[in-house]
Amino acid sequence: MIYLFLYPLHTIFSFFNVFRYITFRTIYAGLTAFLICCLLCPWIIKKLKKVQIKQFIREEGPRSHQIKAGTPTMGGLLILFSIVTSTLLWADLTNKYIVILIVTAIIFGLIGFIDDYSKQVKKKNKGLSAKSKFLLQTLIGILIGILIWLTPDFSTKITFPFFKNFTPDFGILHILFAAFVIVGSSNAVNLTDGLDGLAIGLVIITGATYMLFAYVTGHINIAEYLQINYVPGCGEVAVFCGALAGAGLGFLWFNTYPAQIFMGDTGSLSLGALIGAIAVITKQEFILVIVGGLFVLEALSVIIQVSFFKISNGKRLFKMAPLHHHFELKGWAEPKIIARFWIISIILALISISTLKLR
Ligand code: 57M
Repeated sequence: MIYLFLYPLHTIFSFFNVFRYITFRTIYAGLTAFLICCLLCPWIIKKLKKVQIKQFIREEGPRSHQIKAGTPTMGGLLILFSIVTSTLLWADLTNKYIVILIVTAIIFGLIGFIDDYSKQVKKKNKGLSAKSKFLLQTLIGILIGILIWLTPDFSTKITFPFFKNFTPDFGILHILFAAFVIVGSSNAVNLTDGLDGLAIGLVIITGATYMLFAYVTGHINIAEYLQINYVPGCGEVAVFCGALAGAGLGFLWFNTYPAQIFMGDTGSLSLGALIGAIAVITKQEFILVIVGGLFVLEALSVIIQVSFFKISNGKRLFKMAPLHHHFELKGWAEPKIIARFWIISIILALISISTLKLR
């Protein structure tokens, strides 16, 4: 709103000219989301405790997790509120990608909320069935894929890191490709959210990296210089990424070890879907495999563990999947696992940024 109402006044007050700059609005979208999340979280924690929205711990889990029983969950409601409010304030709401991302946040957040709420009703860590959750995610993923595909000036050509001349055009199949990236990313973040601050820390790093990708992809001169796809209007997605990273920092303040609140599926499913949608819009889908490498490793560890368990009649490759539980059972302290996963993620983010020059 600020952009729509205050920028036009720059003809009277020249200071308002600053609102035209995506960099300025990205920074203040991040600071606004951080402040909203930080200031409201203590109140949300109190409210969730009062209405008994608390975490139920699965028996099969590491014994160290039993102590976490009763931690307020569904903190994702506050994360999404912070992101959407800050985006409404600082982004250009006539930008179609901004509208698509707000829709993605709300609908995937709703899927997660239904899952979280059903766990509260059943009073155990079993929400929606895996099948119904996956079906819902896929249907919404296809809807988001169609909205992106219908956006004028959006190219259905896919780009790959290092190979600037290999850009296959997926045409209408881009809808299914986008749905695959969005649903895969949503589930990968969901699986990763199993240690205090782990998932939100990785989301912050990924969001900050895509802030840069969105800015350069939406800047015709920089995109031309880097020989990457120019996506008209994509620069505005940097403002959304700023709000995403800022809200993540605000939530991390309370989710860090020992966590006072969990984000719940309300947060993990929507944050994962947002990262997937941003990767598709900025046409940096395969880079997500690098910068979101920890999410990929966590999801792969589950796929490998379950497959190996089935073909070997009950043997396990990892002590427990996802990967973070394997290190817990190896005796690593929880904060150590979290910090090391973040360090690896920052290194992967730097490598992914370097691919902009390695073409
Ligand atoms: C998402 N949810 C956490 C919290 C968070 C197929 C199988 C691998 C599925 C997987 C599964 O159920 N994943 C669900 C992970 C849960 O966190 C809640 O869920 C939200 C995210 N969706 O916001 O509300 C637990 O994670 C811990 N936690 C923290 N700090 C945080 O900031 O400590 C979460 C956030 C919380 C809390 O203990 O209760 C989760 O892990 O369920 N299943 C698993 O991951 C299970 N692994 C498993 O079964 N492995 C098997 C096979 C099937 C692969 C094996 O290796 O043999 C683990 N789940 C649990 N404990 N709860 C086992 C250990």
